[in-house]
Amino acid sequence: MRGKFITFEGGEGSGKSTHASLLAERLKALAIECVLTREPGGSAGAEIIRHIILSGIAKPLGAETETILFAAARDDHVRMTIEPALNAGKWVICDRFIDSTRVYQGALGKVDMKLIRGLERVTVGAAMPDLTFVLDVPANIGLARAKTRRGAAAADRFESEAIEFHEDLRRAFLVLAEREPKRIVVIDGRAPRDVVAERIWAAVNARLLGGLIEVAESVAP
Ligand code: T5A
Repeated sequence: MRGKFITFEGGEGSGKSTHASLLAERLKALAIECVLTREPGGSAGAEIIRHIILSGIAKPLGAETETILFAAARDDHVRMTIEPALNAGKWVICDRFIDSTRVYQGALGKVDMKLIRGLERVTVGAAMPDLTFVLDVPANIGLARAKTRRGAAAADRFESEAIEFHEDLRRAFLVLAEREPKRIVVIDGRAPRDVVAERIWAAVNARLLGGLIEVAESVAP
């Protein structure tokens, strides 16, 4: 049976990496094999492109070129990491995916949505997420968390944008969630970590696991 595909989306420092990783641990504890990955990146070729984009050297080439670079990275990631894992019955948990392109390059970068959708069709194919979490935090909280986490390292290409950019990002993610309520669940990322983790777990259980948890727990030692 094909595995399930879960993505985490939201602004900088909203807790995506933290909760993607906590969810993977929880699934593994139920003996569900899962692959934890991220975008841009997640495969050898895509990690090279990640460096090009996040270092900021492609910024002068414009938002369209950056969109194409994200798509090239996604194409490699889907073919080399995501599809093989899903086809092997593993679950895939990915830190950012198509909604980041729709929001950062589409809503904020003003890249034509026709180009974005066209690139999605080519790169994503059947690998559409079964469930997407948007972790929603005010921009100032997310940026402060991201800054604390990175320590002395420099802010990357998008983190260094103005606060208004990050507030617009937050709104754009919420608009996407309103449009696709069957796929996207908004979680208030301001809550304490354990509370956020429980809400995510409840949604995974309700939407993707059905009775599986009870079976797995009843067979656990
Ligand atoms: N991008 C990406 C595009 O523009 N288009 C695209 O198509 C794609 C795929 C990726 C950049 O690329 C852009 C978007 C991004 O700018 P990245 O380095 O992967 O860059 O950075 P982010 O994805 O933004 O990840 P961050 O690491 O900044 O944020 P996270 O993962 O949301 O946050 P996380 O989990 O690292 O948490 C940050 C800190 O907060 C704490 C954590 O412990 C950590 O210290 N924390 C909490 N603290 C209090 N309460 C909670 N509930 C907390 N949850 C986490």
